[in-house]
Amino acid sequence: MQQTFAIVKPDGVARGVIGQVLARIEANNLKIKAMKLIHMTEKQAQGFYAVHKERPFFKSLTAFMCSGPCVAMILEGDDAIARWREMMGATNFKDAAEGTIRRDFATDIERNVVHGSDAPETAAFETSYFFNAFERV
Ligand code: IDP
Ligand code: MG
Repeated sequence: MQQTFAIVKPDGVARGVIGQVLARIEANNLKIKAMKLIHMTEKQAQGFYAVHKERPFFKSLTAFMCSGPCVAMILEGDDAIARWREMMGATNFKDAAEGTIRRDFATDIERNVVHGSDAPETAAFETSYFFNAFERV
C-alpha cells in the first residue's frame, strides 16, 4: 500500500469537474483517505511549488493555484503514486494519453485540472504540507 497527495486545481473546481475526478479515483480503486476544500494563499502556493521557483512559469502558476478553491486529497492503494499520475496524464494535455483526466478536461498546459506527487518523498512533503496528524488516517 502506498499513499499519494492529489489536488483538483482551481480550474477543475471552477468548471465543475470535482465529481468526475472523484468518480475516476473510485473506479480505479484508489481510496480517498482524507479530503478538504482549500483556498491557498500566495505564500502557501509558493511553498508548495518551491521546487519550480526558478522556472519562468512560477509566478503565473502560483497565482493560478491561489485564484480559487482546490480539493486536496490523500489517496491510497497499490502503487498509488504511479497509478494516479497515469490517470492524470502528461503535464501538457496535448501530450496526454486518451482517457486521462488532463486529456479529457484540461484547457491549457498550466490549467491542467489535477496535481499528483511524483515520488514517495514529494508525497510525504506535500501530504504534511496540507494535512496535520489529526486529519490523516
Ligand atoms: P506535473 O504537474 O505534471 O508534475 P510539473 O512539471 O511538476 O508537472 O509542473 C507543475 C505544474 O506547473 C504543472 O502541473 C502545470 O500546472 C504547470 N506547468 C508546468 N510546465 C509549464 C509550462 O511550460 N508553462 C506553464 N505552466 C506549466
Ligand atoms: Mg510535478
